Amino acid sequence: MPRFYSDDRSIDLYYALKLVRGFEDKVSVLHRQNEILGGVYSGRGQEAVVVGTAYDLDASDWVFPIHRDLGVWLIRGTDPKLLMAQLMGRRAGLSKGKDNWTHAGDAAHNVFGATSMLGGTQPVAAGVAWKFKLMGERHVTVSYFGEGASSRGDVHEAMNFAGVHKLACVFVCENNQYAYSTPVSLQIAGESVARRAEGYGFTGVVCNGNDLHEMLRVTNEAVERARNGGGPTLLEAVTYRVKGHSEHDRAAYRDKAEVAAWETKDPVRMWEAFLDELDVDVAALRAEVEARVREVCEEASEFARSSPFADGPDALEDVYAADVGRPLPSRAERSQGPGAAGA
Ligand SMILES: Cc1ncc(C[n+]2csc(CCOP(=O)(O)OP(=O)(O)O)c2C)c(N)n1
Repeated sequence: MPRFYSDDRSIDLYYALKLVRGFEDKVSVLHRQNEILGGVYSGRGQEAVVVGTAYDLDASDWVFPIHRDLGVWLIRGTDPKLLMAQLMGRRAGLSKGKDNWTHAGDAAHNVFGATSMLGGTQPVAAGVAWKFKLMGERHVTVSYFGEGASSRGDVHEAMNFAGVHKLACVFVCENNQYAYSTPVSLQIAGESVARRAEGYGFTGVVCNGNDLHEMLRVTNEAVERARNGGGPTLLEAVTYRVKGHSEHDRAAYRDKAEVAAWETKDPVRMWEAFLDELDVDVAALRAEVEARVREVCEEASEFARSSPFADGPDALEDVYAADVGRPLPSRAERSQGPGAAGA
């Protein structure tokens, strides 16, 4: 279990929420200052989803975040310095300055980079879970997509395949009410995205995506089921995209009263209310945590700025995987279990 700040789980989770928020807010500011390469899709307001679904995973599990899930990288343990260098398109970044942040991936922390085609990584997540099953490995995949992407064929194909083969997949639909300017009412005719899981033969759960307790609980149930051969789960985290689709979108198509209503359900403030019930001095903790997060973000920005941009010939590095051609374990080795398969 990752420990970012404190051995006290409730406080460590608070730090995790604040780190995600602070880092994303810093990226938004740097974007306005023209320091970030490519688009920025803030997950502000959705921190409980990324923290709740990634915090308790094993290091050997794999995650498949999408454009609004910068926080997943941080929770998995990607160094904020490398992540910032990636966002600034620098040579010290994860893909050594070859592309913007979403597509890079971080193999050291089992984070799979996203495709531009929404939903495109869901079949990959199912494929990775299929490999786990073939090799007798007890790892899970957690893959993310928006309610907009839930209308894409790839997402259905992945869930159908995962259901048929009872794969260790946790599908996380971040229902933040809008796909760019399209409201959820024009996206889904049925009662929920989660309901669709029934058609694939597994469990679908609608959950409160702003409530960290609930996100941790439903994720841990889904992960346990997956690890024990019980097959996939579809979690529909109901939440709200607080900002526009990206930094250039004012989201003027939204009703002000709706935005104000969701502000009262802010996931960070909800966790502060819980800490207050535990008699934690929240004001003091907030000041301490915000100072630490600021420090992390400043260090990351300074590190990124000090790294050069890539040179043209660098594009030819890392084009082929180094271990292509490594023989796969035989069927006999696989049937002897994870140890024999080198898991
Ligand atoms: C197949 C495909 N269609 C359209 C786009 C352009 N696009 C990028 S993000 C986005 C909105 C996605 O909404 P949703 O899946 O609900 O995720 P959210 O942005 O709300 O987190 C769109 C339309 C794309 N990248 N891929």
